[in-house]
Amino acid sequence: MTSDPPLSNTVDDTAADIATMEIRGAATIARAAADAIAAQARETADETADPAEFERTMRRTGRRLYDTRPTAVSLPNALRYTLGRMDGDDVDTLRHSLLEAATAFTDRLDRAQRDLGRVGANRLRDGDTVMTHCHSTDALSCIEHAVKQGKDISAIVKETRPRNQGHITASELRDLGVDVTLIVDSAARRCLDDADHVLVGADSIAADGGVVNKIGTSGLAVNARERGVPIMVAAQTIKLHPDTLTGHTVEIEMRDEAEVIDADAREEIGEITVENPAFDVTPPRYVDAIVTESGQFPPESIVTLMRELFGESADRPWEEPDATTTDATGPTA
Ligand code: RUB
Repeated sequence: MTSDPPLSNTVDDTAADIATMEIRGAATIARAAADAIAAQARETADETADPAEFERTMRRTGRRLYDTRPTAVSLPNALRYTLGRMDGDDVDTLRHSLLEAATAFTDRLDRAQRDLGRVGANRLRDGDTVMTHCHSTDALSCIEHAVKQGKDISAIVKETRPRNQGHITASELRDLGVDVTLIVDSAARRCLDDADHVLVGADSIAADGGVVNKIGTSGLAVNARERGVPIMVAAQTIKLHPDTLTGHTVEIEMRDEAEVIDADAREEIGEITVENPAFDVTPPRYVDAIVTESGQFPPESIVTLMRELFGESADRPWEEPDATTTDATGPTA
């Protein structure tokens, strides 16, 4: 057994920030993971001349990041992209391959978000009102591009309990000059009569077109369908979950009950169970379009794009080559 050196502070900080949601949102998590891989590659190359040790350390870095939050597939897809391109017979070449991959990956993120924003913007008309849930940079890109096209867009922003990511959305939409009405989550059905679109992001999209996003998305989608309001999901292709091609389900993160209720209130109520699922699954029949950088897709056809991008199954380049295959999935989808 080798005594592995500690990982870089950047990796430890990034992993802690993802777990505590200082870094949050699927695309932002993916970018942070790629940056942490690059930081560790630089540091490890300064510390060892042994290519096997370098590769081991990088796989360990991948596992450290992978273990932070389970639902957003953008995280493992960032690791797949970067660690999957680790190549070389010496440390310098290995380091170079990872730095190149990390840069290419973050460039792709920027491009994908911009391109899908243009596609999503085309679905919005001048004068439209969009209802949002949580905070999604992919969804906001659609509104940003619609505004750039000269369209007057208003937004009804759900606050998104328990973490109130709707406040971030409200603030960013104000920066774009969009009129914002903030509502509590339970006002959504009533306010849907004033909305022309529901626009949300995604943490993962399953092979059957099911959309995994912030808790409350599925209820919103069911209500929107009942009210005849179209539901658009803005999701760059790193949100496609390749494990679902082989029948795996997407693990739904359960978060601390302290996000839902404080200790005093809980004590006062008495013996209760508190549950805090962070995400839910919207069945494809409630989704009108998934907007990606490759165009818009009905949810049922997203599997074709998934196969094109990932083949029939997904690699796990953060695992040791001789490790037995583990199943990263759990309850749901
Ligand atoms: C964030 C969330 C967002 C998606 C998409 O959840 O559900 O809708 O991650 O975001 P959390 P983006 O706040 O728990 O991370 O479009 O920015 O990738």
